[in-house]
Amino acid sequence: DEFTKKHLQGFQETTFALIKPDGLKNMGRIIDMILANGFLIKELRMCKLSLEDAQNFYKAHAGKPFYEALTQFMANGLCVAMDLVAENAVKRWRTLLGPTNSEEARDRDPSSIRALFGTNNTHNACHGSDSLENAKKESAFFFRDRNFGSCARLENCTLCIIK
Ligand code: IDP
Repeated sequence: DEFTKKHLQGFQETTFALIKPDGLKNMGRIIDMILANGFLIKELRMCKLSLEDAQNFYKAHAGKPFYEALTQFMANGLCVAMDLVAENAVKRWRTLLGPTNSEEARDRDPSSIRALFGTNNTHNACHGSDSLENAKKESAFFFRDRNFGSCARLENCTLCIIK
């Protein structure tokens, strides 16, 4: 339809979102919030990060006191990787996430995803890219081995794997 076409034709911005292992049990509710807030899920895959993947993904934090716990946690269960499309997607997804620390989020933004589904400063349910540039890099990292066919019904559509 026109709505979907407009999204996929690049009039909108794409950000990268990740449901972290602690958020997996609330995946349904998180996805409901994503859709209710007007994002289109352009790509989605479940994945299990190796410790090396997790260290790579968070290499900007290497050497920080929480790096070891963070990377172990990220490699310790399934993640759900998504490309989200919307106007101002990067900023809007970060807003919907709320503050990094879930405890602080419950004070400052109780309806945010991290307030509702996270636990603390490390176990905070979801990740969101902080810039368009990082969104591109992070999406490429998670979808690097994708081999999806394009939808015959919609040009450039990668929503399904039907060839
Ligand atoms: P962000 O995820 O809100 O962008 P970053 O500062 O990029 O926050 O940190 C990446 C991740 O590292 C956070 O989502 C959280 O899981 C973890 N983290 C950040 N700061 C701390 C901290 O001070 N203690 C423990 N874990 C932290």
